[in-house]
Formats: sequence, C-alpha cells, structure tokens
Amino acid sequence: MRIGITCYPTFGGSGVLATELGLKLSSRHDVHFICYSLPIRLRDEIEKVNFHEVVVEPYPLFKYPPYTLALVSKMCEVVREEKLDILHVHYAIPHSISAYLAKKLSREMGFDVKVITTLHGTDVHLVGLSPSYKPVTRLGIMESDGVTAVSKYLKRTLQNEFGLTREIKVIYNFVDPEKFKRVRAEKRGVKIITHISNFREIKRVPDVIKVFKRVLRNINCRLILAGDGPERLKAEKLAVELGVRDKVSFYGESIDVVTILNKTDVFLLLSQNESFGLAALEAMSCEVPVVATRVGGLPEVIDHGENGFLVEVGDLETTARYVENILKDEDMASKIGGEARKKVLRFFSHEKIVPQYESFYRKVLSG
Ligand code: GMT
Repeated sequence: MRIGITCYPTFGGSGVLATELGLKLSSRHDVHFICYSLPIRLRDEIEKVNFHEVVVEPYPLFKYPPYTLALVSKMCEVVREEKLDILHVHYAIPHSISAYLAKKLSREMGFDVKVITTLHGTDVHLVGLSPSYKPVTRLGIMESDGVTAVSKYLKRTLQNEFGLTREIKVIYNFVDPEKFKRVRAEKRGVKIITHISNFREIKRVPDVIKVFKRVLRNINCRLILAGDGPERLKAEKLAVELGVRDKVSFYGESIDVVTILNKTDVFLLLSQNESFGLAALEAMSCEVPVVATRVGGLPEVIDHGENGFLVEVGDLETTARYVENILKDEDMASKIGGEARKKVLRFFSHEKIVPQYESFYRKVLSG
C-alpha cells in the first residue's frame, strides 16, 4: 500500500505513535510523512520513509498563518505524485479537516484516496470539546473513511460527547519490546523515580513533585523529570519551594527514553486524564513498575496490583505509599515489572498492533 501519514512531529504521544507506526509499516509499504517538520523519532531513520515538508507561506495580512490549508495543498500534491491509497492522519485537529478537503480536491483530479483518522486523546476529551473546535472536529471524524481510537475509553467518550454512531475501531498504542527492554545498570544506593511528559496541566506534574517529597522522608531517592512544556518552569519553582530542587533532575526533551527508563525504579503518571498512556507503556516494556491514576484508558493498560498500581487523582498519600513499597521491596518490584512486560508482549507489542492497522487499511480500501 501507499500510505501518507500526517501527525504533530513533536515529542507528544500522538506524534511518537504515528512515527513508530510509519517506521514499522515501511518494511512492507511505501510510507510518506506529510508534516511541518521532520518528526522527532524519524531523525535517525529517515532513509526508511519519505518526508514531505508543509511550508506555510507568510503574508503580512495573516495574523494566524493558515497551516490547515497549506497542509491540504501538500496532501493533494503527495496524493497525486505518489498515487497514495490512504491518508492516515493522527490527532483530529486540524488534520482530519485538511485530509477531508484534500480528498475532495484529489477526487476532482481523478485520484481516489481514503482518509483514516486516529484519535489520540486531547483531540477528543479536551481540545476537541471546546466550542471553537467541536463542530469541525465532528465533521472531520464523520467524513473520514475510517476512524480509530487508542482505547475503549476514548471511543466511549467520542460516542457520548459527540453523539457519534459511526463505526470506530479501537487500536491500542504499541511499543517495540526489542527497543524498550530492560538492560538495567548495576545497583545504586539511591533510588530513582521518573516522570516523562509534555508538561501540560493535564499531567499534574506538581503532584509528582509532592509525592516525591513525601517519599524522600523515608527513602534515599532522586526524581527525574524528562520532557518539556508550558508547566516546566512552574515545576522547577515548586521543587525549590518544597526544598527538593537539589534532588530533582530536569532532563528536558530527550530522545533517549530507554536509557532514562533503565535507570528508573518506579515511573509515575498522575494525569488528570489520559486516553491510553504511552509513556507508562514504554516504562512497562522496560519492566519498570508504574504508579498511575485510575483515569481514562489507563485501567485498560494497568491491572492494579498485578502489573502496576492505580490511584485516585490527587491522592498523594496513597501514591507515596505505593511508591515506597515498590522502592523498599525489590522482589515485589521485579515481580510487578516482569508482569508489566508480559502484558506488553501479550497485547501491546508492534507485532500485535501494526497488523491491526494494516487490516483496517485493507478493510477501508475495500469499501
Ligand atoms: O498529552 C499528551 O500526552 C500528548 C498526546 C498527544 O496527542 O500527542 O497524547 C495522547 O496520545 C497518546 C498516544 O495515543 C496517548 O498515549 C496519551 O494518553 C494521550 N494523552 C492524553 O490523553 C492526555
């Protein structure tokens, strides 16, 4: 198949997932990324796929440069020149609308391209619900030839909030377990707690720092905060206020997630909402025990007490207790980590998930 992929080319989960999918598909299909810059995780493997840059021409009249339209034109060009069968867009806003317009224009030029939209999370449960975007998000989803969501939770939310009755296929996030695996360094005296995210409000990074402070009372540990985003400066300030700044390392945006995870003894994901939790999945694949909030799709990923722990949003006392138990009891930590990896291998490896996308493509192409 000849597949065009559009995503946000950043460290965000949707961009990471789209990039990893494109790379895996490239061994069997002709894959073309259409984005405003080279997706982060493509940097070292660009020879496997094709990249088409969307250029937004500036003009003094444009207070807001019309990226959505520049994307339509680039999509049409790639559909025409590369004879694409499918445009697979990740994150509804604005990609599904650009793809809808590109499909209409391409049809006028005699090209029949199918549009598949994958919904990732905030495009449905947060940004997509804002009155500025809801009607147009709904249109983009309705007009797609195929729609996938990354968890059952996200599918339900879409049906409830958007009143949609159309078919939505749930295809979970995946990792490559050969890439994300345990190659743990020798034992250290100090334990490491890690959180990786895009530092948005929804991630509740202050909760991570407050839990760390509680754990620090009883255990010699450090906190790694990897990633970057709007809440990062506030997080640094809070670490200073709580008197733990010297025990917290801010790593910024790092491509080497595997190395970070292999230093980690427990991973925290304390989000307000999370449609799936790719960061947690990557940790689980490296056999790192995860403590996460019982929200969104996380209960579909983590079975409480078996391969990780789930806590209520904002319950810092219980969260700190689970973290301490994991850090104190190495046997329990390695059992939970081992079970986490087993769950990844059973349900969330690229070998299980990528074929689900391929058969969905075939189904959509056959109408
Ligand atoms: O907020 C983020 O973590 C980024 C966001 C995105 O769309 O880039 O991630 C979402 O998509 C990921 C991949 O499907 C999911 O694993 C994340 O759970 C989801 N984030 C939220 O729902 C908050």
